[in-house]
Amino acid sequence: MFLRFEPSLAAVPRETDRILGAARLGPAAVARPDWPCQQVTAPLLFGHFPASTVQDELTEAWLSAAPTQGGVSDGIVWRRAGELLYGVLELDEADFIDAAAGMAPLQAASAEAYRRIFRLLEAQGLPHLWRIWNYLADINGESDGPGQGLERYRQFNIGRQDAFLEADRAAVGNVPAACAIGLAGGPLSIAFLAGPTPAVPVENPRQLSAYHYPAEYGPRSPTFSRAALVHPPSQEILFVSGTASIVGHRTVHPGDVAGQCREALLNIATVITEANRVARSRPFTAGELDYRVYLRDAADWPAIAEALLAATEGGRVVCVQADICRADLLIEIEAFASHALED
Ligand code: 3EB
Repeated sequence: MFLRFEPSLAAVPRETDRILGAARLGPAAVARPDWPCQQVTAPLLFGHFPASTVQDELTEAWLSAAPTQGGVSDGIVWRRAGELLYGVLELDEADFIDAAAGMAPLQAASAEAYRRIFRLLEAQGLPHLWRIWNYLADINGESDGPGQGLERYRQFNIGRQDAFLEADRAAVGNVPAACAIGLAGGPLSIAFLAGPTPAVPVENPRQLSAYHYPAEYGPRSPTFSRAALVHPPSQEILFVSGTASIVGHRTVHPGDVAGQCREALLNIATVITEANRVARSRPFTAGELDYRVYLRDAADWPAIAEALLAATEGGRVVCVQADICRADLLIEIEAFASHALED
C-alpha cells in the first residue's frame, strides 16, 4: 500500500522518513516530532494500547511506501510522499484580535488557516483536499466582542466558507470529508490530507447535505461532505466524516446517548452503502474500518460501549472525550478504511 495507517506509533519505524504525518490523542507531547503531528488534547477513554506503553496516549500515523520530504510554510508543518501531502497548522486566536476588524477572532483565524492551506496546495501542485480534521476550543461557547451571540462553531463555519469561496473553490458538492470537534482549550488546529486527484464525494440520503443546512444552524453552512473516496497510487481509501445523530438536518434522540450512538452508526452504515455504489475497489464493510469516537461526557462510555463494539464488527475503535458541534449532540463517530486497487 502506498499509504498505510499505523494505529500506534509506539513502534516507530526505523525509517522515519516514511512517516507522512501523525495525530496524537491524549495529553500534549513534551517534545514535538520532526513530522507533522496533530495534537488532539483530549482524554482517551478507550483504545488499542500496545503492551508496555503508557495507556493515556495514542499516536496514530500515516506511513508511506515512498520517502517523504517536507517543510514549514506559513506555519503549516507538512510532508509529502510522491503526490500525497499531509500538513498540520495551529493558530492562536489571540493573534487575530486586531486583524479581525469587526469579526470574531476565531472567524478571522479560520479563514486565514484555510487561505494558508490553499496557498500551500497550489504551490505544491496538489490542489485537492481529501480529508480535514478541525479542532477548536470551547466549540459551543459564545464569545464577547465581535461575533457576540454567535456560537463559536458558527464563527468557524463563516471563516471556513469564506476561504473556500475566496479561493474559487466549491463550497457545495465537491467538498472534502471532515470533522470539527471541540477541545477543552488550545489553538485552532487543522490537519489535512491532499492529493493530485479530486476526492469522490459521498452523501447520506438520510441526511440533508451539511452544505445545505438551513440558517437555523448558523449564517453559513458547514463545508464538508459525508464521506470521500480518495485514490493514492493503486489504492482506494474511504474517509467517513464525523457522523452524528442527525436525520434530515435535525438532531434526534436529544439527551439519549445510546439512541444517538445507534443513529450515528446507522448513518455510517448508510454512508458505507452509498460509497460502495461508486467505489472502484471491492465493497467496504463495517468490520474493516478504523473508528474514532468523540463522546461529550466520559461517564457515558459504559452506556454505549457494548452496542458500539458490536456494530463496528471488530473494526478498531478509539474513543476520546470531546465536545460536538451542536450543544444537543452527545456523540460523533468518524471512520476510514483502505483497499488495494488494481490499475
Ligand atoms: C453534522 O453532521 C455533525 O463542520 O466539518 C460533522 C463532520 C460535523 C464535520 C464540520 C461537522 C463537520 O453536522 C457535525
